[in-house]
Amino acid sequence: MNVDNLMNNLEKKHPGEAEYLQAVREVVESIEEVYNDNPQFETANIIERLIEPDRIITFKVPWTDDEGNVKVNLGYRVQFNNSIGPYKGGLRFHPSVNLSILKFLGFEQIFKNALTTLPMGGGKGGSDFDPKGKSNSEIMRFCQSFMLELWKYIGPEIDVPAGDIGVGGREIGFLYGMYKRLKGDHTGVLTGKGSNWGGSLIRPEATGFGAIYFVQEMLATKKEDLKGKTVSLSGFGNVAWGAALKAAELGAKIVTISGPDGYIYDPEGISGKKIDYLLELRASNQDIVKPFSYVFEGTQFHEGKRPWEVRADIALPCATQNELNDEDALTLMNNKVMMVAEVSNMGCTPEAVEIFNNNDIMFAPGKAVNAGGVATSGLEMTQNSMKMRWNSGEVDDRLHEIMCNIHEQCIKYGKKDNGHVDYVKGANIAGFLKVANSMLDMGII
Ligand code: 2IT
Repeated sequence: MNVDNLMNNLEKKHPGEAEYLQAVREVVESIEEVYNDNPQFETANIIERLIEPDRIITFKVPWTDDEGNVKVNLGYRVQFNNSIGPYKGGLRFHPSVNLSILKFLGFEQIFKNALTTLPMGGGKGGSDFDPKGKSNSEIMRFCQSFMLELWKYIGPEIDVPAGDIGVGGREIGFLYGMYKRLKGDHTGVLTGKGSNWGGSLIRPEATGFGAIYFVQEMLATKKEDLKGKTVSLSGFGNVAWGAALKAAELGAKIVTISGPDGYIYDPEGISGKKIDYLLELRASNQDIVKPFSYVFEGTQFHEGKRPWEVRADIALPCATQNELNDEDALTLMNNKVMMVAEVSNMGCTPEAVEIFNNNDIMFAPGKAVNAGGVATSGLEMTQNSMKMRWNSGEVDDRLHEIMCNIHEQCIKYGKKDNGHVDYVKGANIAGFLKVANSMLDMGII
């Protein structure tokens, strides 16, 4: 394999798909050496078979708003790779959604899911529908129309969607209701379900909790822990909430949260009632964090700014892809940040990651750090097929064990001669080997 040739060809086939090309480049650069040292991969042309999705389903989603206007959005499901299990990955509802973004997310999901140790392939889907400012009934009608098309292509042994940005428990409920009505059965076809009807305990917290368990493992390699550390967070959704909850519990001080409108700085630290309030903010469907500063005295709202200008020991991007760039990385470096762990998928630009690497700032990629979300979805699938329910302690223990295991895999494949760990390389190689070897076992299909 030659990375530049491969990327040039891919760019010709998919011009302008920036996020997808970025995600593929990162992986192929990481695995180049392992790939070329093992000629069986090249013989079976594993790489070209891996970087194209198995299939992409696109459809239109007509729905009616509360004033009676008929609207049309685009719907997608990218079924990327099912070598180690059914396609698995979230649905994102956000106006920025396009094929490039869903292909990048689906591609990342293959390696992330392989790292969890559970039998799940990679997929992703969503729509350019904007939930911001929509009523409950509008969201319900949209979800019903979306599922009216998607249900033909999914199933508990085929493809198991879940939530992502803009898709939480409420949307999963509306989607599941429609699936159940169309299919006439009650199976674990979606994860992130309500805990009364098949959802796993700890799933809402899992992405954030898992990320903090991973950060604990990273700190432990330096004989450090979270106690007394300052943490800057972006985002204020489900993921940021879970991470803040666990980090605060372990003695860290969370000094920021953010939204598209700016960030909140809280010198006292965001804990207790303030963390609970994140759920209320999110439920308001407004996608802004400014109200936080009206509710809690002593907090400051910085309009239009990103939280990376605040000094902190640990920075956790928890919002969306490429939310932390080279300029932010330099600011963090000048402020002596110790560690950056991506909780959002591909939260940092490649230029930012290069700055962290060149300056010995510990950095770990989303596909390792945030894998606790999909891992707990996998645990939900297990409980559904066993017709059983584990208590929250059991789920949390399994999640913790999985995150420690992912960290070990990163060390195994990412440890450099000087003792530093390249978590990007470690995660990509570990995930790749599992999937590539499974593909070899099954022949050319
Ligand atoms: O990016 C992700 O891993 C998710 N949005 C969760 C996917 C899942 O299937 O739980």
